[in-house]
Amino acid sequence: MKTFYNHLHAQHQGQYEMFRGALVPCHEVPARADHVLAELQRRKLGEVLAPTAFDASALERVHSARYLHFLEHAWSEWVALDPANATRDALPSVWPTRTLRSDVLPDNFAARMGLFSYDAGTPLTGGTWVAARAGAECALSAAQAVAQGEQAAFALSRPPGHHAGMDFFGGYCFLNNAALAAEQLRASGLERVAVLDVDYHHGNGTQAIFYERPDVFFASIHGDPRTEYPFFLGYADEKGAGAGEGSNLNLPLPRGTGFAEWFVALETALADIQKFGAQALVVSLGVDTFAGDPISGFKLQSDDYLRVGERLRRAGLPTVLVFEGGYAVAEVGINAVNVVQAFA
Ligand code: SP5
Ligand code: ZN
Repeated sequence: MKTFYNHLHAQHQGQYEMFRGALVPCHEVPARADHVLAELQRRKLGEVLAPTAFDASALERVHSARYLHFLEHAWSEWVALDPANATRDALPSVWPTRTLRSDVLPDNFAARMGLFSYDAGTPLTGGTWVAARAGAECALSAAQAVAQGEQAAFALSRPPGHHAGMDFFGGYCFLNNAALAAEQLRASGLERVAVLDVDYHHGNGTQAIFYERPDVFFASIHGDPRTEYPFFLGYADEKGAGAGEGSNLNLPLPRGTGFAEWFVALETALADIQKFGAQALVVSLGVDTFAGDPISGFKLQSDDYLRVGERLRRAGLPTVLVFEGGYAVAEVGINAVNVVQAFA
């Protein structure tokens, strides 16, 4: 299988995220993608390619122009506030929650950081835009390869994407790579596309982007949001709205869930994707379902990811695999590449 690798991913290197009132070291680190690349090369699993360039219109299928403009210029605005900011990450600290207005674009930079985000765990850094844009191009390139006849392609990138919405960042995500891949498949003529999100955390950004869409089915298997991030979306009663009624499936599972129960949910999701009549599949491939993950609560073992890859292959659909979470850094390469190898 072809891999589109984001050679600029390390440009995005956050130092800290807010946790229980303190700034703690980031979990989403460059070494994650380095380990996946090293494992791919160790097992000689197909070509590793640089992404091709796409223009802004490909990004604007998913994200608003004003959000993209903000991301592109945020770092220079941050440093302009104070030259000392050049060595610090930018984090939001004020948000337009209920009763406050989000229709006005404030001049103040901190206000705009809050308008375009939803948590304080996602540092914006000097290379964030460059890395996220190249990562989006990996997802778009993988989708294009599949649209042109490859059975599958792997977008190996960070920062991840599935928490990012049309006009907000959060959950370590800035541009929604899986949503961009799905839209690219749609634009290349496929009428019905499914996104299957197997990251430990609910893909709230992807769900929101496609919630009223009848042509893109979203299914997610994740930690129950009553106790797990992102808390405010991902419940079983969210089934889509308007023309998209019935095209959203959430399968929340309790903390502590092991592979047997998890795999039952995978079968359920794939059955619904089949029923929907998907012509292609985008997988948000987070491996933070691993038992050793430091911020998650499922109990999958490394060998289980081979079963996941085999089962995805058996779905028989042209498939784009998009790398998402997975924070057990030493094992993230083995786990992600187990899925890729079993698929390929
Ligand atoms: C893409 C993805 O997997 N995003 C996950 C974002 C989770 N953000 C909140 C995590 C908070 C966990 N903090 C635990 C610190 C323990 N040292
Ligand atoms: Zn995750």
